Amino acid sequence: MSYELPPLPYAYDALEPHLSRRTMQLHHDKHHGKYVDTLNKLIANTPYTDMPLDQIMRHSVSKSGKQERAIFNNAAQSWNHTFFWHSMSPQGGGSPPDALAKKIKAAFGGYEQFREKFIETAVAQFGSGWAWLVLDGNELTITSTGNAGNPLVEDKIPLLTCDVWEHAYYLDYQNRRPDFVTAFLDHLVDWEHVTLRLTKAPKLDEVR
Ligand code: MN3
Repeated sequence: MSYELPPLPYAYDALEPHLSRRTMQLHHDKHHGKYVDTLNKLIANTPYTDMPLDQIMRHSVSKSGKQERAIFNNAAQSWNHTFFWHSMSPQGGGSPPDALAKKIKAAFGGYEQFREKFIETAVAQFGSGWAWLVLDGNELTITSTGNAGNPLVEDKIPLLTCDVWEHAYYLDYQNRRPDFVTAFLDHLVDWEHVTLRLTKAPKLDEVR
């Protein structure tokens, strides 16, 4: 079995003007596509071929060795990107719906505090990585991971992610990561997807 690059859940230009068609084409077709291709090459004729991505991550993360590391990185980047596409919507952004707003208020004090902390965490992630809203036990928390890191392997359940690798925003925002993350929250985040994830918890290994 080999993995396929899932199509974007919307048109390449659907997130304009916040993310351009050019960014989305390159990011999805070239970057995400390359991770999937590389993963398929790395796992050919290994026991990993029959595992879903989250299991590949869980199995490879604890192993040492260059090959296992590469398998983890490419499996996690494949999972993370698909999840990132679903974390956004052309109708997204702004404050979350009531039920979720209540949970965010309980965890962070309010939406504004959540927004500030998410931006701060995403900007503070040194170099490449991801900012996340996760369910840690019963608690909503904000965290970040470096490079291909994914909170699933720490038994946290991803609810939302923002890709803060430069390739995610450089064409549109150059070095202005704070502007990109702000646009992500204000105009793109798909709260319906987050709500759906929360109602499915704790069976959240799948991307959608
Ligand atoms: Mn990326």
